[in-house]
Amino acid sequence: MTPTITAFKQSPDRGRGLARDMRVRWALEEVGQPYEVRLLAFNEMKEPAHRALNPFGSIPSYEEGDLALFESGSIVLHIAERHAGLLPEDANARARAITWMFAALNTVEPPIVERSMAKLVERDKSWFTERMPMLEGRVRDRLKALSSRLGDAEWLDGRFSAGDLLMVTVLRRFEPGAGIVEEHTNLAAYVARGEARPAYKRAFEAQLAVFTAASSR
Ligand code: GTB
Repeated sequence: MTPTITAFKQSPDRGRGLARDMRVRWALEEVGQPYEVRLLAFNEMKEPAHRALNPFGSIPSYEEGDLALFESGSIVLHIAERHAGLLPEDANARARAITWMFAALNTVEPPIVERSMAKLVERDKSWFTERMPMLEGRVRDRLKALSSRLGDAEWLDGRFSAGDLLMVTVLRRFEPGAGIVEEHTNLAAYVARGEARPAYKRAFEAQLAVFTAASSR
């Protein structure tokens, strides 16, 4: 059965692949699962029909037969569990890959998002310049630890896994020119390796095509 995911009709990232449908598209491309996309305007995301799928009124959601899921991490885990290619067969290696999925979403993404949100909505506040070094320090602490663990390895734990897929999407959340990931040459190369995967490129092109079509109307 072909799953259907939801995505922004007109993504605020202007097709840079930062919205969270990107990680779901990438996972589906990695495992070779075709999918359909239902595009939503902001007001449609808040309507009861969409909230029935995603109680928080956000994207992405995932429908497959009578199964409906929300939360990009849970959707990627579901795809990885149902198809070969994104999680190792060995039980311990699989548990470690899932641990990296949680690390990406629970340990590395929150300080990155908090910093981005502060830059987006707190710039005019009196405390902004005082708060920024603390927020950037938290991000740098996480990236330093991640860089140190990755070392010279290609991926976080053996072969490419759903843990790497999520971690790469998280590290891509910075605005152009932020330069924070680039402070660690191994992390910059790690992100570039993820972006070079054919499945990543197909997912990226698909979400960009949505933005380009919406902008030309
Ligand atoms: N924890 C949830 C998940 O992982 O699925 C978070 C879902 C979420 O925040 N979705 C966002 C959303 O729907 C889109 S991805 N927001 C609208 C709303 O809630 O009303 C977040 C996002 C949005 C825009 C950019 N950007 O412009 O760069 C980047 C990321």
